[in-house]
Amino acid sequence: MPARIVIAAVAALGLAAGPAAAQGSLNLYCSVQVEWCQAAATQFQRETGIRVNMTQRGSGEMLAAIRAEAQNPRGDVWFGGTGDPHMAAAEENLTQAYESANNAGLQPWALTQWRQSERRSIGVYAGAVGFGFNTELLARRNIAAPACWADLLEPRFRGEVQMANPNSSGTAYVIIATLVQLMGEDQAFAYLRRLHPNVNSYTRSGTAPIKAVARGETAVSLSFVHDAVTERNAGFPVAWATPCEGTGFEIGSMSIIRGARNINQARRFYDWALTAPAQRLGFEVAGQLQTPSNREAPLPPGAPDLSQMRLIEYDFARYGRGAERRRLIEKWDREVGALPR
Ligand code: S7P
Repeated sequence: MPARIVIAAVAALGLAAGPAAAQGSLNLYCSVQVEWCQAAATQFQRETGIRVNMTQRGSGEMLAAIRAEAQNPRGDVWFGGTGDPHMAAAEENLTQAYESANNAGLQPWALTQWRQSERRSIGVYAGAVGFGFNTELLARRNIAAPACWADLLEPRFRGEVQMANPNSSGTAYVIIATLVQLMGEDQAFAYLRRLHPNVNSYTRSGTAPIKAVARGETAVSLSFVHDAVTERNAGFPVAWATPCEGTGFEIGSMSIIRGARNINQARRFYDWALTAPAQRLGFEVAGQLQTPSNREAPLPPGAPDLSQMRLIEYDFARYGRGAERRRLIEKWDREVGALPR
């Protein structure tokens, strides 16, 4: 179920109702963690007087919703979520081109996403795929932590691993596309079939597995590693690693929805979300630890440092293509998801 939130009345923020009403409203579709979505909506409303109606969903589910609403768009701007569904939305003409004056301050990878999507999607943050694990649970069970993709196939992890389902989760799709790029398609699907007995659940949301690790419901998750640090900072016995063979990463993205009813407000939000202060909010208010795309926004303290990781040359154009995405997900359904337990 999506979280749907109308940010508190403008009057409650100390702004006069008149000017706020004159600024109009914005339907914000948001695919980062709900705390960050709320903080972004509240701060943007406070600074501009534009009333924000925010709906939060994971990236895979948001793409499905935007597709379903294509003839009658309800959202104006889609903020956050893995880059591949944003690329697919661009290709399907569900989003529209825009060039912000703030592009000049962004990291090259953010602009690569923009160019490859024909200016319809831009990078707002990046984050790497890896393992999250519950250190207490592993110690209690006398299981060594995973360091490599190969380790997860070991019998010691039988029923101990959780990952999301790529039909609903952009995170899971990035993991599958990473394995395909790292190992080749045949080997990657052989790997996923061998991993299946060790997976106790394929969750709907990409962040559910790391939350399950934090609560001690599963020992290991396949997750974005910044989400593991967020759980550790919240006091849970969580640690993380990126696979020794190398790993993939997301370019968390933003797009303006085609047919947006509040196009000026959508552009204003888009420009704002690319600024350094807006990008610092994720960490400052919501403890989120992605790498910001604005060059002036510092890497949050304790955040995983992508420059220290063995990252693959992730082909965002190819794996963001709608047909490729569909093909790999259908293959996963047939060859992995359908396997008996
Ligand atoms: O905000 C944390 C994060 O991991 O969640 C985003 C994404 O919406 C997850 O969506 P799915 O449920 O579709 O996997 C990531 O972009 C982001 O880093």
